[in-house]
Amino acid sequence: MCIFCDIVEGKIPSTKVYEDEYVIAIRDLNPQAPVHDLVIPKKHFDNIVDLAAADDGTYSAAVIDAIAEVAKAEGIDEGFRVINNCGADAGQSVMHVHFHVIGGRKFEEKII
Ligand code: DGP
Repeated sequence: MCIFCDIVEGKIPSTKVYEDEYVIAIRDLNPQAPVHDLVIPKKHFDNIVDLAAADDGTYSAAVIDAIAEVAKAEGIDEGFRVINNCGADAGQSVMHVHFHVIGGRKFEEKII
């Protein structure tokens, strides 16, 4: 069972901000900034390493395009952060690859 597969299939409700053939973007349940969305490939990949190994580039490219579309739709395309937690040591809690698109406030120069 995978929460994000269930969200993709509509079995768990979410607030969608973007969708195309390969990707959805939803509002994060626990936002860390005024804008905090998750870009999620519709196909299950465990993490970014799995995505790189198992995808022919279709989903990877769709993710990049979706990130830009989400940033534009949310009005943060002048400045935002993209975060991917890969693996438990990095704090990945949902093992279906996803990219946090975060903005709407100024960030410090330090990443962490
Ligand atoms: P990560 O720690 O990188 O695996 O991020 C997982 C994110 O997913 C976390 O910020 C909270 C969010 N999240 C977990 N469950 C749900 C859910 O059911 N709906 C939504 N919208 N977000 C969720």
